[in-house]
Amino acid sequence: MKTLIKNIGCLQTPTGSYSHKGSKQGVNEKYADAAIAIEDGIIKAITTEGKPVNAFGSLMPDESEFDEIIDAEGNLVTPGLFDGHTHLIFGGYRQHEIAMKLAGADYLDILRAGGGILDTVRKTREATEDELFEKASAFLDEMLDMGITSCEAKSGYGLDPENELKMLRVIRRLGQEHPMDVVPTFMGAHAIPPEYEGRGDEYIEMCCEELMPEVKNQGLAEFADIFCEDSVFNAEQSRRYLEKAAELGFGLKIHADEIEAIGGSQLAGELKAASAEHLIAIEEDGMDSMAEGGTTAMLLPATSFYLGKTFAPAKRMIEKCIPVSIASDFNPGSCPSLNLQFAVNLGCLKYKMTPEEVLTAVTINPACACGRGDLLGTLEPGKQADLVIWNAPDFEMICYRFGSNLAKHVMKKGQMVK
Ligand code: IZC
Ligand code: ZN
Repeated sequence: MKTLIKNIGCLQTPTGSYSHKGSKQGVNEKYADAAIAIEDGIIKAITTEGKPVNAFGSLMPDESEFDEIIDAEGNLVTPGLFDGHTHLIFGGYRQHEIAMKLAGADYLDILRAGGGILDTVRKTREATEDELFEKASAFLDEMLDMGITSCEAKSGYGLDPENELKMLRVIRRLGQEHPMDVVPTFMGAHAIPPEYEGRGDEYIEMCCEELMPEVKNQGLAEFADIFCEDSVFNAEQSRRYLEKAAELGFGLKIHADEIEAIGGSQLAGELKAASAEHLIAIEEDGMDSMAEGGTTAMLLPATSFYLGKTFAPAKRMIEKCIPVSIASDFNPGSCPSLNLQFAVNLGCLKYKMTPEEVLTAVTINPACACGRGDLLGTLEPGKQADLVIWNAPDFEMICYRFGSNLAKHVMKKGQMVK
């Protein structure tokens, strides 16, 4: 199957298969009057004004050689967006927490009172595998419609072997049956389950000795993640868990410095974690450690918005040569929105990142932090044809118009899905 996308007013993309940091974070190619030739889901050639975009690119074949021709009508085309941090699988919702929030309770107050994550754990344990699959599959449909063509998804609402494995099987099945690429992360250490109340060390021990090896045996996850936070897991427990994960061959992720800086970002850098998540409260030494370890900052601005917190110091991280990614953090507690376009707006308006830095943060950087940089995250010959034709002439428009879905057409693996 050969497809030509022609009449692209502006094709904007980062290039390469590695994480972009420092000044490179803000470098995108912009090709005017561009066309993309695709064969069997892979980009074969890109031209601008009729010429190949690099010395290795081949010339565009004649239009008659294509099975399908798509007219981009002068609009902007970018790589499909990559949401590098979601808690996609969950039972129920937590809209009743709005009343508690309005009465002054904050996120950790609700969790300490046995609600929050633990409320979602109860509902996720009650749900069948099919119910969880159907619900998450509808979320993935919604994401594709918004131009998100790949995502990461975490377990972490089972918190016992039976239910964690159930969640991970749902994630695997989504990856197999849905067009979206879904990267699976084991997050058994998301909270201390009620059966282990007051016994966090024993729960971590069970995760390390029983659950994580079983996840590995069944090949159900590529990454392991832990919530390193005041009143949840401390830095010592996080070290135990992540060192075991590294020994078993998982890539490492850590929810760090979301509310309190208790050593998570330092640990991330020291263990050369693929990414550290949130980082709202990060301090200079945490940033130094991450820069040293090559750890990506997976920033979640819609969570700052929803929790009424400050915004992570993204520009300082770019200055310090930490690769920055922006993700949704879609989850029923601290960010009930999967709208990565809104996170793009916040990246620009609240983090003060340039549109080019933001595009890098929602494409190649999360692709690399999720182990997919070779195939995804840029538009270049040899990469998978995952792209968005926007209802916009340039990416500045996407950073500026908030609240509307500006994805006009979405292509996944060479197939138009919108
Ligand atoms: O369900 O509250 N922060 N984990 C860490 C979450 C938010 C998800 C939740
Ligand atoms: Zn999260």
